[in-house]
This record gives sequence, structure tokens and C-alpha cells, in this order.
Amino acid sequence: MNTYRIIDANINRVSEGLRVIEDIERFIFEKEKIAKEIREIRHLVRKCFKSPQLLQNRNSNTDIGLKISQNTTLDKKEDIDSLLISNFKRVEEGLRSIEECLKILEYYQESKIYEKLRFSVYSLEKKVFIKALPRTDIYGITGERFSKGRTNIEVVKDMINAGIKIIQYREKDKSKREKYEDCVAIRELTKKEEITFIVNDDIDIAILVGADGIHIGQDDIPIEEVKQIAPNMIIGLSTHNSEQAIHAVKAGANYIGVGPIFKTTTKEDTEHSQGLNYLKWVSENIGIPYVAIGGIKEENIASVKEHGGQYYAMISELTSADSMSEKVKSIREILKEEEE
Ligand code: 3NM
Repeated sequence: MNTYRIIDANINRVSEGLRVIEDIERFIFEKEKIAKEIREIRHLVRKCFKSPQLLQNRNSNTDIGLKISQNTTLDKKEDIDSLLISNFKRVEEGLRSIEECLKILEYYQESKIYEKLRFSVYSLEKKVFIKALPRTDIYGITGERFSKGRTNIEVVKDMINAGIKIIQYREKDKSKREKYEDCVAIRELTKKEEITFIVNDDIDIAILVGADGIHIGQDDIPIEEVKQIAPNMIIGLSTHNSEQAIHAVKAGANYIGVGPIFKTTTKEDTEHSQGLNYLKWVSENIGIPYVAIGGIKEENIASVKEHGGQYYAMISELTSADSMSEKVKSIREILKEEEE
């Protein structure tokens, strides 16, 4: 029966498409967690509908599609992103086709399972393509001078162990070479734990080490240019007033820094900002993620949350903590209390 033939062809098509995506995520982007999710779906696609009719109706040699496919010139896949996109589409369309054919054959329950798989693939696609900060609260930033004799690498290890999910490398007192070496090591540590790693200022280092993102300031190269040379990176831009925030959104920033919220001695040349009032304005008017920064401490973080805080960036409060884990734990307790 031809309906079985369609299902068989689409189970193969979907599995093959998933395999391409899985390999890219695993071998090129080294995203083990996503690769694992894809593998699980791939296994389910084969497992959720089994019938001897599938193989019996397979007849690849007389498939008119094969002739068409072999007669077309080589597929042009310009880059990894377009290869990913076309395979996601192939998987989603194939799943839809399986779902519909199963309904025709009155396998309603099985059809529902394939529908669910299709929706899982939609969310995976979003996860793969979206250049966004992960959902979390604390945004940890390094700074060896403020780390009580600890190295940036030691501080990053502490941050990871304490459960921080976004780490920015910021270092104003080292040579390019030293910063590069720090970042190579940090990329390795953060990759293993799937932590978002952002490099401050040095776009070249960010690209070379394969960071997830780059954070720039108002006086750096314009965001439009940064996007040209780092199209796959999360781009964050520091802003200090509403005009800059609106411009950052228009220019295509993936998130903005909002600060300084309070007085800080960590950054010498901070621009003036309306602090908490500016944050409140951002929370009500800006649609992209925003990170509050500047003088944020355990004792004032509740007020940052009250003014619309979403992500909380801290340097000295974290780097100079005697115990990073204890510090993160108490901050998270305060943030939780605010929610209740
Ligand atoms: N940027 P601490 S304030 C790096 O306002 C930075 O954009 C700021 O350090 C801004 O948490 C700042 O120790 C320093 O106050 C943040």
C-alpha cells in the first residue's frame, strides 16, 4: 500500500536529516547536550511506528524522486547554517507527512506521537539558532585584580562549581597574549559544562577561541560591523541611557548591559546613568534581554530585582567572595524571596 511507502520513505528522510543535524552539533559545534537530544528523537522516530508493511512497500529503485534528485546539479549548501536549516525543514515536513499518513491508516495514537516529536524538533530548532543568553539570573564577570590573589581561571572554576551559567571574561590588566591564553582555558572549561562564555572587548580573541558571545561598549566598533565578522555570536552592548538602549535594539544587539546601577569602583570610566530608574525604564520598554551591572551586591540586589532586574552582572561581589558557592547561594535565596 502506497501510504506505507510514504511513511517508510519519511521515517528514513527524518532519521537522515536528524543525523546530519546531530553530526553538526556534535562534531562542529561540540554541543553534546543538544546532540544527545537529537539522538533520542532520532531513535524514537524509528521506534514509534513499526510494521512489516514498511519494508514490504519499499521500492527505492522505482522511486521517481530519485531520478529527479540524481539529475539535479549538486545541491548548493553555502554554509553550515543553511545546511542546518534545510535539514530541520526536511525533518519537520517528514514528521508531518508521517503524522498525516498514520491518520489515514487509522493509527491515531501513533500519529499523535509523531506530532509530539515534530513539536520537539521545533523547540530544538529554536535552541540551535537562537543567539540568546540562557535563562538564568547571575552573570559572572572576571577581573584578576579584584580576585584576592586568585587567577581568572580559578575564579571561573569557582563560578562554574557555584552554578553560574553565564561567564564573561573581562580583564583590563593583561597583555593580549595573556588574555588569549586565559580565554583558551576558559573556553575549554565552559564548553564542557555548556556554560555561555562571553568575551569582553576583544573580538579577535572571542572568534579565535570560539566564544559564544562578545560584549562591547559604546566606544567600540559599531555593532553592525561586529555582526559582520561574528555572525554567529551573541552580541551584548553596554548602555547607560534610554537613547542608547533603543539604538542597541535597532542595531541588532542580542542583549544590553544596563548600568551603572550603583556606584562602583571596579570600572574607572563609568558613564553616568539613572541607575535603578533607568533599569525600570528598560524593563518596561525594551524587548531584548538586559543585564543590570555596576555596584550590585548581595545587600542591594533585592532593590535591583524590585526595579525589574532580569540578569544580574557582578564582578567584585563574586570575585572577592571568600566562598563563591556560599555567595551565589545567598544571592539566589534573596532573588527567590523577592519572587514570593
Ligand atoms: N560596566 P562591580 S559598571 C564592567 O555601567 C562594568 O556598564 C559597567 O563591577 C557599566 O560589579 C561595571 O564590581 C563594573 O561593580 C561592574
